[in-house]
Amino acid sequence: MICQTGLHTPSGQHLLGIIDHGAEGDTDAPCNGPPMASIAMNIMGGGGGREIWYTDQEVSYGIAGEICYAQSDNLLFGVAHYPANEIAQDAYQAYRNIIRLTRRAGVTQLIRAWNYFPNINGDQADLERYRRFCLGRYEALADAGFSLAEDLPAASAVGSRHGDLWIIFLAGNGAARQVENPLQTSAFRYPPTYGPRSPSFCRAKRFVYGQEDYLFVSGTASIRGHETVYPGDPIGQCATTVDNLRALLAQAGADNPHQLGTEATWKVYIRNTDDFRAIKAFLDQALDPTSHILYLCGDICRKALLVEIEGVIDMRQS
Ligand code: 3EB
Repeated sequence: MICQTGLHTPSGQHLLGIIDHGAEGDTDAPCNGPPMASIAMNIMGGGGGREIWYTDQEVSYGIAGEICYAQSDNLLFGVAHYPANEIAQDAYQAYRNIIRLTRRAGVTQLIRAWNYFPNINGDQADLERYRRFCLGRYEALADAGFSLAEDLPAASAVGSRHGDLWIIFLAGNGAARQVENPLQTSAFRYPPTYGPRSPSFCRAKRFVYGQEDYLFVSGTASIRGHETVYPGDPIGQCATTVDNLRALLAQAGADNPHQLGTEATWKVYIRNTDDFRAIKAFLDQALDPTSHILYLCGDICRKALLVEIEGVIDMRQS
């Protein structure tokens, strides 16, 4: 499996799907080919803002309600497109249908989910929309019998400028292991001060199938224990986040966790455009020079967080 930002299909590879972060708005184009997500974010650096997923396995495409998907022997890659109105209910429906589809397709592990919707820090009926989203997601996973310590996907939840709820997900058959960060409280154990239902994601998921071995790193931010550290200081937050990433890679079993992977793909979400230059200068030093880094402007799900970093790491070269 490959994730890249170029438009040229690598030879011998089959398209799983395309995530266009730089879309102007939602596309209603019928999905009768590869799944495609159009997310309205501002691209700050790293090419056209498109992320393209491939596999060397044969792929077939399908539609199930609001979900377009690509399926191969071991993988199910999907794009779920829902309204973002009553966001707890929308998230509940989306996750319920994602889990139904994976089960119907005979796929056992939910590996990774990317969640994008607008006004993520805004209130809706006295509760922040992100916290409402967490409610709906939690209920859907709980109804499906997910175990919080074993079955959660790695995830990100980031604000878009406008548009619908887009959930991009990767599921698969193989050996999937949930990895938690010893420096951070597991998000699914956050105390209720952060919302009535804790966020249902793991810090990283290691997924081994066939000859492949990947670590999917969730959106990682300047959180120690469960508290935000370095409020108002984008570089302090960046440094703490990089330390968190290294601790997570060590926990996942990387040979050289300090290096943070070879040819890793990273997405960096920055709340304020003004912080981009300083954050990029810091990460150019901290991340390995072989890294592929996409910088996106988006709201992060705690108001005091200014930057969040996620990634995909090939564990055979980490
Ligand atoms: C955090 O560590 C920061 O709700 O899916 C990061 C990654 C965060 C994923 C999610 C939230 C999510 O709590 C926020």
